[in-house]
Amino acid sequence: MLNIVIFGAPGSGKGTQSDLIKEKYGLFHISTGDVLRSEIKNGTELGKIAEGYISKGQLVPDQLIIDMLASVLDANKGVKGVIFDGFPRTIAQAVALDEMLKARETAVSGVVALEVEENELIQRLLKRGEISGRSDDNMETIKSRLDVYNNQTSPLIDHYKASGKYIGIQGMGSIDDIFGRISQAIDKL
Ligand code: B4P
Repeated sequence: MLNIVIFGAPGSGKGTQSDLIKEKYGLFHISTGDVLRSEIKNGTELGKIAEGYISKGQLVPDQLIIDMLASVLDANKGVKGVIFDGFPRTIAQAVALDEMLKARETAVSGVVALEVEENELIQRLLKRGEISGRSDDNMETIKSRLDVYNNQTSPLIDHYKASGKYIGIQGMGSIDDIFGRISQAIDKL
């Protein structure tokens, strides 16, 4: 299986690039953010809990996310490979992902990390906020999402560098140029 983790700060282009990777390589795409937003829309128990965290720019507790991801994986057996978009976001989630994949006799193939300057991240998210109406795309929540990323998620960079799976990709510029760089990296896996 080809299992790609697409990694980066909020607004780095994970969702945008995942759509292109999914098309080109025929992979199954799991966006934990999209799953949570759909749970919120459907008014489920998980959605009600998640809404409080997301609107404040905080992470939803690890165990809820890990259980949610395991059930999505179980419901989609037999796929050629998976793009994990927005997961893992903490070391505990990364450890859980390794265990889940090992139990399914597979592993993370590579971590595609989109490297984007903070100013650009803020501009992209504010721009999307004007169009999408997402409750977390406003200045105050964007700032806490970036703090959460710097404190809780960025330690994963060293974690994946240590395992030799980290692939840094320059994430500034046009969507097509960035996708070209990602494709070159995936083709080598
Ligand atoms: P996500 O939905 O994952 O949101 P995100 O990190 O902001 O990334 P997103 O995919 O939306 O942005 P993208 O870079 O594609 O998470 C939302 C919330 O859910 C989290 O804050 C957290 O509360 C919760 N959550 C999710 N997963 C969790 C987990 N594992 N554990 C705990 N909690 C979790 O795109 C941003 C914008 O940039 C778009 O408008 C796009 O069009 C634009 N863009 C993309 N590429 C561009 C480019 N090259 N140039 C210009 N603009 C570009």
